[in-house]
Amino acid sequence: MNPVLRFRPLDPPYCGDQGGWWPESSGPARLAVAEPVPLTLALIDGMGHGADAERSALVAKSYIAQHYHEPDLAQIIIGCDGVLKRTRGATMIVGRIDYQQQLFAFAGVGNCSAIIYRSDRSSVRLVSDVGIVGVGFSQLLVESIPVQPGDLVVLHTDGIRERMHLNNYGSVILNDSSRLADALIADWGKQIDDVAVLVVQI
Ligand SMILES: [Mn+2]
Repeated sequence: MNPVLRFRPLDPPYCGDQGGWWPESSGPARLAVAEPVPLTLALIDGMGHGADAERSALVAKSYIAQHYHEPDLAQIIIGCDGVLKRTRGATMIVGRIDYQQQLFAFAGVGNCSAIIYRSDRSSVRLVSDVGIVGVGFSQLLVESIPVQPGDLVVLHTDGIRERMHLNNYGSVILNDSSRLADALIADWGKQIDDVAVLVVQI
């Protein structure tokens, strides 16, 4: 299914949370191919909020857009660390869905989170490493977990409350990524920070 990315900026028009997926071609064109290519996802939270936070997040997003082919997700974040040195820095998650291997690989630094929510309603929360990209981090682990068609990958910034869970949503919303992303922001978004959610159903 196509990824859905939703934002709720604290200081419009600026949004310190940014994200995307690559390759950007999506929908029937991407899914019609016999073996869909891996999809690289990113969610970035520029430190603070407002124009400077947005600038940091966009610098990272642009780096990822140019380097999403890199096989090692840790190298993508290390590359972002280099280009973010002159900015406030950012926290981020970079993930990759490998449809052929049925794996989700994940690397994160700081307070962005990822949850895999399965069709049997079990969930796995993936933990980011400590630090700020552009300022410093001590370790960077790439974790890889099995996924199946129907599973949801949900990435969110710390504008979403940490205790967020999907157990109370019915199957209609869980199978409609746009409605789910809107509901997560409405139900779990903080009023004191930018909020961003990226939802992909595998
Ligand atoms: Mn934030």
